[in-house]
Amino acid sequence: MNIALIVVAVLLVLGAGVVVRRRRRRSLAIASAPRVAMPTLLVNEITPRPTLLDDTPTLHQRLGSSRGVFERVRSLGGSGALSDGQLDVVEEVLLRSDVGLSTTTRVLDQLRVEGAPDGVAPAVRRLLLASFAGDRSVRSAASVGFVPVWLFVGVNGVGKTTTIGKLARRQVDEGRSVVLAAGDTFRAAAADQLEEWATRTGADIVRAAEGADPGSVVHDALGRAAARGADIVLADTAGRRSNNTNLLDELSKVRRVADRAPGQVVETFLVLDATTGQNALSQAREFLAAATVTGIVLTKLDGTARGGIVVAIERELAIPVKFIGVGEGVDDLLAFDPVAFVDSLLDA
Ligand SMILES: Nc1nc2c(ncn2[C@@H]2O[C@H](COP(=O)(O)OP(=O)(O)OP(=O)(O)O)[C@@H](O)[C@H]2O)c(=O)[nH]1
Ligand SMILES: [Mg+2]
Repeated sequence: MNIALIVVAVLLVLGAGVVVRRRRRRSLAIASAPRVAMPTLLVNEITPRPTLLDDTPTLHQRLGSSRGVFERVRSLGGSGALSDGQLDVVEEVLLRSDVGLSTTTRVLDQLRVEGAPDGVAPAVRRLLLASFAGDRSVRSAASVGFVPVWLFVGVNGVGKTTTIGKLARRQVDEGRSVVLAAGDTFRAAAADQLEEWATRTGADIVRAAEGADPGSVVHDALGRAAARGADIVLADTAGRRSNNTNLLDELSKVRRVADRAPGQVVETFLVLDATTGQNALSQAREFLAAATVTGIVLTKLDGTARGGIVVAIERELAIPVKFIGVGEGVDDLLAFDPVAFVDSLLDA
């Protein structure tokens, strides 16, 4: 009996020793394992944590090229009467930024008479601001029982479809249901492009085959919007036609359809490309003669030094600029604010 107990005790002691040695060996093995370098791929894949700073470009940054042109005016010192040299600088800068001859002449005449009591840049700022007087409100409601329509017109490439996408996003974000009408049937890719915006923004879309009658697309979109109780229809149009058809005649037809029950056109936006400078003005005159334009969308202000064209458009066409495009992204559209705009050119 005793012998058996002793044998069991010895075996237990030996067993415990083995376990302890094994544990030690394992912990030693862990401690002494060579450190493996972090694979570079993993390290590079770590996305930076969002910072608390908002890095959305400011209007000053977005209008950097136009602001650059005004640098010479901003750096003119002194106050009171302007020297001939200073007046020359103001004239050159205003013309280079495409403010236009008539506004430039008016600003110079007033500077000669009034001088610049608080400095040259503040005086130019005040005189430019006096060019903006239009009503910039945007109508998004129609009469009771009608579906409001925003119609977008302009020559090809100015940014109609992109602007529709950006505005659709705004409307959807405000909780409104949007139907896009792919009224540019000149090429199939136009409807594809609009469909991408519909998908991206959560808007509904009505489209037809290439070459279909744009009026019937708009008509169908209105039917869909009325049946579904949608809040607004944004109608795209072609910027060009084949040679034997007249773009402006076709636009008038589309407009008539869009303005017939259940539709009511509450805004017709003429989209103009700021990078074309004074050419945008002559384009605009043609459209204004054919369509009842209620507001201008001036795109691509981010990519031009000719930002002064906004002033020329408002003064010479007497149509308010309601939105400006400052980039290709969905959020790169701003309601036009003359004070913020002029400040971004002339603020110190
Ligand atoms: N930088 C910049 N690019 C813009 C802006 N708005 C539009 N674009 C670009 O301009 C190009 C033409 O835009 P679209 O929206 O296709 O122009 P469109 O008037 O519909 O042209 P068509 O369908 O050919 O009549 C695209 O590459 C857009 O991304 C803007 O505000 N800034
Ligand atoms: Mg288009």
